[in-house]
Amino acid sequence: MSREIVSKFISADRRGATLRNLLAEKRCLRFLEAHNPISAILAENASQTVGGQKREYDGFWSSSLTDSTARGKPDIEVLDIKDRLGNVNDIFEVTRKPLIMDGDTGGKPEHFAYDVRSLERLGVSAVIIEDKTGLKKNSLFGNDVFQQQESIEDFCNKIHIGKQAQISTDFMIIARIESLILDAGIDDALTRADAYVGAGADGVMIHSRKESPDEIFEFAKRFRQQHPTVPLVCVPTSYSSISFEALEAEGFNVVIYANHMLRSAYMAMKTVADSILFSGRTLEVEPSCLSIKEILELIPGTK
Ligand code: SPV
Ligand code: MG
Repeated sequence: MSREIVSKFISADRRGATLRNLLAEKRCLRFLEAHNPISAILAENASQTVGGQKREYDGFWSSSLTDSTARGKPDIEVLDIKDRLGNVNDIFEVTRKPLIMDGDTGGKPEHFAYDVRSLERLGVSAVIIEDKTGLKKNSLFGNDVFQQQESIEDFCNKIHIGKQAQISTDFMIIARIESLILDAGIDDALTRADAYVGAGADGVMIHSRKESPDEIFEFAKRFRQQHPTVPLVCVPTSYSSISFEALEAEGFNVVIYANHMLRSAYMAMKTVADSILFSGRTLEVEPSCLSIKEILELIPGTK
């Protein structure tokens, strides 16, 4: 008799390994930002059939921007790792899908080693760390604020320390390259990609704040010539007109929709808060809200 316990819940080890399994099965994966359990439940259950094909999200992105914003704090690595892990734990209590952690800069290499093991223990599949140093600001500011890229040597060292620290072979450390964000150019991005993969990175994320995808497409084409199988990740926030299929065709393996659950929820909440004040009643906001019946039925066990 099988000793496997069939449950709607999932063990940390099994969840952690899911990302590598999915990458082996599918050409490209969809990850959606989730900043709390309810946004994660919505992301986990979202499903659309388009042209006879069922589409679902493959997992969650724990975003530093939305985790910070949801707590009323700036996206400058001010949240403690314990706050971020607590949030992931809350999400994991009610979901099964894998999660990729936005690890910001990864902090001090010596601290990163501990964080890698904490993430792994919890069942996080991968951490993405960005090659910036000093006070981290959100990438979408580009050079409008002071941001500095880490030296290649120091960032490779951080990757190496992280890889040495992990316990299983499932956990992934993905190197995020900020060269295009900081106008350092595609050649610099490719040099860094090469070095980071050499240092042990399990994948590369290339970020851009341009509305056109041209620069990330060129990066992907040249990166693929050197590294045909290394997972390549993108975050199409600024080049939002480009479809998932187009990104998949250019060789990307993970597409992260990095902030849309928080942005949409906040916009609706702001409209509702203003409207109740303006109207002096709630009738006008009802179409913007889940019905009472829907909210009571949303979470199993509420009745
Ligand atoms: C985040 O979601 O926190 C990210 C992606 O790091 S970005 O905001 O585009 O820098
Ligand atoms: Mg971030």
